Amino acid sequence: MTIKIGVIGTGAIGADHARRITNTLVGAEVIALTDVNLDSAHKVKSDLGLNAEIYPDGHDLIARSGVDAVLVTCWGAAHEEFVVAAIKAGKYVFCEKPLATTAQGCRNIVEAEMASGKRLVQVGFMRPYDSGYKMLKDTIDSGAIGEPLMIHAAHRNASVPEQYISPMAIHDTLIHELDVFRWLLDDDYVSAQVVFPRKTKYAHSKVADPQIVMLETKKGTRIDVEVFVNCQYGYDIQCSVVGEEGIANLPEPQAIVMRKNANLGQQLLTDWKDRFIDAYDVELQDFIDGVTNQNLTGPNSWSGLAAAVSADACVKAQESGQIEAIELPDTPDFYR
Ligand code: NAI
Ligand code: ISE
Repeated sequence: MTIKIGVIGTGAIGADHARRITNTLVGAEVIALTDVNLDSAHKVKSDLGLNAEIYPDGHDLIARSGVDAVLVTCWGAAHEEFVVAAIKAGKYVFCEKPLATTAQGCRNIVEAEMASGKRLVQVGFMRPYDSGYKMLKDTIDSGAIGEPLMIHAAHRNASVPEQYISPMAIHDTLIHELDVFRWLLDDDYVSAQVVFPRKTKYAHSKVADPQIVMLETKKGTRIDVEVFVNCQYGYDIQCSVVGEEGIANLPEPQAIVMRKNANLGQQLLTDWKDRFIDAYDVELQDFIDGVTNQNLTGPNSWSGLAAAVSADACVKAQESGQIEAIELPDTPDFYR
């Protein structure tokens, strides 16, 4: 059985996911595409040699009877509208992060999904599928470093475009950490604070960069994350978990160590597409398999909501300069 997929949003990650479905993964085929910029949808169709129809709008694509599952890979602000529409049409949907740009948007999705009586949504949180993060979680769970007390982390991008503004450091960038630390620690957040170091000259006027986000969990673990999206030198994700008996660090991506011209060096990656390429493959294959077996097991709408509630508190903390509370309701049985 081949799952027929429609893609809404054929920009950077939409095109990349269409490529992996077509060239790398098994069990699915892209048969429908749309983008507000139709030229981009046509380009993906021709670059990948797809036998796909181009639709003028995401709603037309969702309504098409031959589409079994939908990939929502457009800008975050439009996610909620298309995810809710897909749920109402009874279709499986893989939605890139953030599930919605506000907690209320995520609540609307959760309500629609619970009303449908069936898990239909997987959120594009790919880090739990990354082999390095899986090793880190196994290490923590094994008790090898004792109870985790602190996490020091960094999320660095080489640069961001003009349309990237301060709150996006939270709901576009930090959202990955907000999800992955809950999963790593099996814990929830209770508060957030954001402080702003001296601003880099490479950041444009609408983004405060870097930022340091400090989180506290229910069990009392303290987390600091440096979000630095114009760091210039590369794409760099760091995570160091300090436990009672030792420290566990996220492994660096594999790279050749070279001795040359009186230098000992190793190349760094510059693009998120390459840093997590294997994780994106595994998460999307998991989605395809889940649709095939009618049983999605990846990051669900509740994870999307938990990250969004935490993100809302962080955005509030950016504005207030205060410690802001994070209050998450108990996970409903539907999502356990
Ligand atoms: P992008 O700007 O390259 O592409 C987004 C595309 O969506 C554009 O082609 C735009 O024309 C289209 N679009 C916007 N509104 C639309 C609408 N209403 N209907 C149809 N098409 C629409 O952005 P990018 O980097 O591909 O990001 C897309 C989403 O993927 C964002 O939510 C982003 O946060 C997420 N993302 C996730 C990553 C991850 O590591 N999991 C990495 C990069 C992006
Ligand atoms: C982008 O949307 C992603 O999700 C990348 O993984 C992240 O590093 C980047 O900051 C976001 O803008």
